[in-house]
Amino acid sequence: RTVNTRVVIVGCGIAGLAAAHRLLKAGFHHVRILEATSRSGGRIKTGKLGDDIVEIGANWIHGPSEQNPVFCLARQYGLLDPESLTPENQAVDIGGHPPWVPNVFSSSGRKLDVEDVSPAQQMFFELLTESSEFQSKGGEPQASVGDFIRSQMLKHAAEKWKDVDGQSRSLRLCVISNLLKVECCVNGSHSMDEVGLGAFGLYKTLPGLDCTFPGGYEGLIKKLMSELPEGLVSYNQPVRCVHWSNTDNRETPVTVECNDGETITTDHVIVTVPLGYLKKHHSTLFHPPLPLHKLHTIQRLGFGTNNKIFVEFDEPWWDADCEVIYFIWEDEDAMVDQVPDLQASWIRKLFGFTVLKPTERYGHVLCGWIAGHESEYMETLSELEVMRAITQLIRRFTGKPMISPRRIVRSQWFHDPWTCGSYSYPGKGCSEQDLDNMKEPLPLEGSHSKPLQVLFAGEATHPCYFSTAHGALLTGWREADRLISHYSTISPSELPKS
Ligand code: 6YU
Repeated sequence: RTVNTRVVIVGCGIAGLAAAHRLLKAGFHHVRILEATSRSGGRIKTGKLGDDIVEIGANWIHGPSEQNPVFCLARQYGLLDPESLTPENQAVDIGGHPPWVPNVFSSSGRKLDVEDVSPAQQMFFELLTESSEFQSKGGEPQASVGDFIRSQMLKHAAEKWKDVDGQSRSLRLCVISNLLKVECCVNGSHSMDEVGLGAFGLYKTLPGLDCTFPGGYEGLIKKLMSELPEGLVSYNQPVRCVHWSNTDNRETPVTVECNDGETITTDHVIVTVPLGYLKKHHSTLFHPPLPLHKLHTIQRLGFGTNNKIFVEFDEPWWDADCEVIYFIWEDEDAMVDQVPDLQASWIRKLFGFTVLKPTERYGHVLCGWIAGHESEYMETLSELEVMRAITQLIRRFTGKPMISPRRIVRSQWFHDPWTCGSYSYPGKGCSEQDLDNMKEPLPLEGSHSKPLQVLFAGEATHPCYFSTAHGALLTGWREADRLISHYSTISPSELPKS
């Protein structure tokens, strides 16, 4: 079956690619992707550190199991290690927090014992679980996850840790500061005080022990691209404005205006630009403007920055079995996840490192994680300045003044003009309704003679897998299916003429 309907997709990330795939398979012939940059993949981006590959964007398949379409595609394309494919690996249920082997260092240059930190870790994870239960229970006692955790921790410390000596109790609260910074990276938020408590439980995890792509996440994009007809994607073609609801041209209700002046008339547009871009440019990107409820949702949803700093060493200074390294500042017992002075102390926001494994593949490479405004400030520094700060930090925490990284490479997602941050999270005051609003097309079916002119896909439009690659992929399929089912229910005489 051939469908002569014209569809323009804005953005060639995994959501845009997924939508194009689905539409072409269903017989839609006039599909075109407009991409602002010179590459496909968007926030799936594999880079290099020397000879090693490193993930600048998405890192893991979160929950690699049968319900995860990224896992299924990667398996089908033969892109995964045999270990990731085992039923045991798929059955592990980690609830979003992999049980990594830690090494913990403190700002006085001590390596801490697991017993020093585990009571605080255990309490923190219990509170995180509790935080995600208000979504179904309702009646959240505080507005943000940060406020809730802090208030409950204080209560807990006063009741349960009252016999613990002052120094150990203070250290446990410093561990909470570190764990809040970890959560800022997980959520892509500046502070956990900005993540809404009521909506925190909207995010759902899938079973499976998170795995990586041995040849790089971008391998998945390459495979998807190889199945699309040549010329489908126009690169370096940023869209300036989507003119919808055209009343002067009844046949083609939408005109897409590009930065270079090209205008394309079409029946439908699927917009997959990141929420960060939408927040900044919604007023110029749509004409007429978006309805108010949609606009308010875009403002309420959060979109922050999480960056990675890859650091290579000649020799490891961590244990052979270590998978994650935490840095605990001993003067942070106020349970803080924001620094007072960006310029002087941005580096405090870096919670530590994950270790790239296996060593035979990557050598001695660590991935540092830093979220928030501190991360945005880091992006403005030179690579050398970042390397210096990292070197000083590691020397101080390990007490080894001779440690010197060989080289570094970092991501700069906030200053990427087509992303403006990393990924979305539910902000304070958000509810399920906001995620429904995000994916609502304009105009709605049944409300207009030319419905579904503008459709919305992309990670921020998934009701429970937002902030992930599998969430993004599913939204691309969802919007393609919306059009496919629309045209399967209307009579041929109503079809737009090509
Ligand atoms: C995952 C992971 N991962 C780390 C980091 C980042 C992300 N994610 P795209 O942006 O890809 O495409 C849009 C395109 O539009 C793009 O090409 C633009 O150039 C283009 N564009 C923009 N404006 C335009 C215009 N005007 N005209 C034309 N084109 C335009 N996901 O599964 N595993 O490990 C990570 C991670 C540093 C930055 C991630 C991860 C997120 C994914 O990368 C992301 O969702 C998708 O790639 C987005 O695809 P897309 O197509 O929608 O947009 C409560 C609670 C919450 C708990 N949440 C925690 C979950 C954990 C999430 N963790 C992620 C973590 C990491 C480490």
